Amino acid sequence: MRRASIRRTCAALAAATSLALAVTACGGTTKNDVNKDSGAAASSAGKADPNAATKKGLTVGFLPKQVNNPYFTSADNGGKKALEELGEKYKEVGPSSATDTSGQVSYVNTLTQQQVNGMAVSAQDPGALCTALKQAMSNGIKVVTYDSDTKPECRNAFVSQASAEDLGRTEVQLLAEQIGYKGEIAILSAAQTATNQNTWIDYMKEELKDPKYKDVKLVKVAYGNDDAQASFQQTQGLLQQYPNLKGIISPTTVGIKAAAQYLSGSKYKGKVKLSGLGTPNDMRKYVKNGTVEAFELWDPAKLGELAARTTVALASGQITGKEGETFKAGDMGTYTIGKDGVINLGKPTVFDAKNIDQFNF
Ligand code: RAM
Repeated sequence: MRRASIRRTCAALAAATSLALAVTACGGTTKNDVNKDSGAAASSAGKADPNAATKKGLTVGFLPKQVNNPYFTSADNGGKKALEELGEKYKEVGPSSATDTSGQVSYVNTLTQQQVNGMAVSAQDPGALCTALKQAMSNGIKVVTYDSDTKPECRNAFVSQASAEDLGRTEVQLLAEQIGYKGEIAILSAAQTATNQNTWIDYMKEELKDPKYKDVKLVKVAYGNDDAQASFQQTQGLLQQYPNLKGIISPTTVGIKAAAQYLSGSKYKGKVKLSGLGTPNDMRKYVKNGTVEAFELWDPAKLGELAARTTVALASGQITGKEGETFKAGDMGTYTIGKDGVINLGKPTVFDAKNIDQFNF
């Protein structure tokens, strides 16, 4: 069966049956395509034609971990702007909680049923979305993860904010310097299942094995679920449980902001150091009032833009997701696909009192 007729059959099924049934049935009718497409980066269908024309009028759905998180608002707006420039259509769907994994699965299925041409997904969990994403790919939809990955076989490419190893290691380096390489530290993370945070935390632990950190002790990893209130309470809990705590790394924009808010109103302000990943706009006042010395991040709008441009390049056949393929991402320049279909945005920026006023995101 040709893809166009598969799409028509799926549309008819979707109209006639419940979503779950239609999506399952569509997956079933395209079994060969599953084999051909679902190897993601490693064995995407067909050969890339770097000179293929960019298709117009494509619909790309953005599905962040969480819609009401300003970080994702910036990222997805970056995607929207790029899609509009390219003559494509943008939509955004997603859960309001960063731990609503089944909600994310339903949104993938909704986008599949709506027959979008591509989707950009920030995964709350590495495995939970796989069945739904493979169904999407088997229906000819290009799947890009951005910000937080799934297993590589469940998407065509992953647009990463920076090298995960660099991010994990530099967060430890930033905090260790601030505490004079001595004392107890804790991590305040996002959701317990989040692929991006868990990967960074693994590299933080690797970095801590270096003898220069022999007097630094990681006492706990706490989870604030990218929820402001839960992150605030977890910070309070860490300080109660570990009265000698010298520093906290929070690799989440929601977590670091809530931790800064707690510290700034407490006797620990300026004494317990805080670093990690935050937006300059969220953190400016805590840098100015002496709660925070330095933290880092990439430009979320650029991450969204690169995710959009990658999805369009895939849908236009310019790339398939294989290692070594290159493509032009508009004014952002040329990007090369790395191992396991990973594309790195670039190097993050470290913000401190000297440069923070130069950034507005
Ligand atoms: C939060 C989310 C996101 C992460 C940033 C740093 O907004 O957890 O996935 O990349 O923080």
